[in-house]
Amino acid sequence: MHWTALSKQAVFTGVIDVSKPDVLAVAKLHPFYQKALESVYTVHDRTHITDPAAFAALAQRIVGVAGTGEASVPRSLLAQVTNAKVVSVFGVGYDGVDVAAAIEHGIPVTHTPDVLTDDVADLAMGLVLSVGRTIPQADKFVRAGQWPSGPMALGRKVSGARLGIVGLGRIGKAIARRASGFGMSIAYTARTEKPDSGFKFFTTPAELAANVDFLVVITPGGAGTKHLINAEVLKALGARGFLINVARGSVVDEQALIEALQNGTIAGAGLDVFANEPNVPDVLWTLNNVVLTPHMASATTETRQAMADLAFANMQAGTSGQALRTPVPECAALVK
Ligand code: NAP
Ligand code: 8YV
Repeated sequence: MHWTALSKQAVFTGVIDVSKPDVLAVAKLHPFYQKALESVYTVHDRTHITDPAAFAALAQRIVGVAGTGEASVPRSLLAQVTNAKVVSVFGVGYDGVDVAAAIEHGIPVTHTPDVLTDDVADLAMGLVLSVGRTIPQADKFVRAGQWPSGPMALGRKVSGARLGIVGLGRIGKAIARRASGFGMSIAYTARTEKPDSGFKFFTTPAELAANVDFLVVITPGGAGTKHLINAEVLKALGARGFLINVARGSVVDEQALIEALQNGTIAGAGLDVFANEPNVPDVLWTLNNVVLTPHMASATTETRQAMADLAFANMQAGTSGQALRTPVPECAALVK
């Protein structure tokens, strides 16, 4: 809380500190990022949603927009923040940001690549092991006192199995490195072939799915990948195949996936991301062949701190006219 002198009167300004530049948080920020921002800026937490009238009066003072990988930064908002110098996303994915509109308004967008790659790849492998070896189900089995009355059903061997990666980018390659340690054979699909990877390339997710035991999805979200994993791909993955999604919920046709899990079209799934987060369809809660995590692939103390440091550095650079640390590729030309 702050007090400030305005004319001769002392005026209580609540959490607003008039001496600091204003930034808008478009989503609930991680405390590491929020705290760093508050050391320099007055952070307006989702005012554009909670109080549009107050925001209209404030919009022209906003110098930066802070978001998360899932946050929405639409064209209409970008048009309001006429003095914003940067949109700094805490996350590598930025499919919620209308980047074309940001470029039109001359507002560069930044994100946090690389610093989270290891954690996301670790969780992807954790889900591969969890679904294949039924680790969460085994934990429930022991806790429910079922061990004395019979063995659990057998799991699926992971070492030596065939892994398919949809999206061989930074994280996809890190997943491949880990899977190599498990003696898995690796194949992939992406927009473009990567001959240097040494892995087998398939031009479509369906062709890839037909040739693997575990299919891991790790592309960006957005219009370009919407429902890339559909009923046809799931059918190709087959009754002994597992789907892992650590990308975005939008990449998988969730209804088709639910049907495939219910009908035994595929063996199971490990899901970190969902179509309508944080809401997970009730039916998924009831299925025993699914492992569910709450969009937590980058959620370690170390990585969230590194993401906060990078997102904050981008915000500071953008609002002070310095070179941005990690602009998104589409904005590279804008910041040259
Ligand atoms: P990246 O290096 O840009 O890699 C993205 C890969 O996806 C590239 O190989 C790209 O192909 C491929 N791709 C893009 N569109 C495609 C399409 N239509 N069909 C097939 N492949 C396509 O990004 P990254 O750093 O690895 O991150 C990937 C994504 O992971 C993020 O955008 C985010 O959505 C997700 N993510 C999730 C979490 C989580 O908490 N669950 C955390 C971090 C990231 P080309 O190489 O041919 O361009
Ligand atoms: C984060 C992510 O959970 O980087 C991304 O794209 O989805 C995750 O790392 C998210 O950005 C924080 O809310």
